[in-house]
Amino acid sequence: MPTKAVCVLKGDVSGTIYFAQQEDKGPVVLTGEVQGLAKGKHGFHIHEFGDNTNGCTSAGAHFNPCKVEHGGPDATIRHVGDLGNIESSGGGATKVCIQDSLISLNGPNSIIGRTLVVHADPDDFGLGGHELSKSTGNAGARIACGVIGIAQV
Ligand SMILES: [Cu+2]
Ligand SMILES: [Zn+2]
Repeated sequence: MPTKAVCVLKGDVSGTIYFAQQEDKGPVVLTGEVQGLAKGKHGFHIHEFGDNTNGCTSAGAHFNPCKVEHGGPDATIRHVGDLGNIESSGGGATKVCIQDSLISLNGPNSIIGRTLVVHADPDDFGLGGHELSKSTGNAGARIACGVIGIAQV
């Protein structure tokens, strides 16, 4: 059972995100940095497929094994892949530190082999009233992505 995973983000911005989980259960802790983000909030999701053959587009929709509506990370109803936003203060590196209890590194909610995506715009957590709010949070373009793999350590 993997307890550590890693994702190298590439695109208009770049970064490295590490994932750690105790043994085979409990929350997953994400740590790392993203370089080059514009000031503000940027949607941050796990998308279904680890397929980047056509760039971030081929990663598909949000990882959603329970077939429910999109939501914020703390919402009762959300996609498993809905990790919310990361916020940049503009210029330099944006530190990422997220703890999430729905994603896992094994089992039905495993994110290994799927794609982490950073978006151009804020995720509205399904509440923005846009036609895309309930499916994507209307977070706009996919500005960087990377496949999540089992880490060495
Ligand atoms: Cu996304
Ligand atoms: Zn979603």
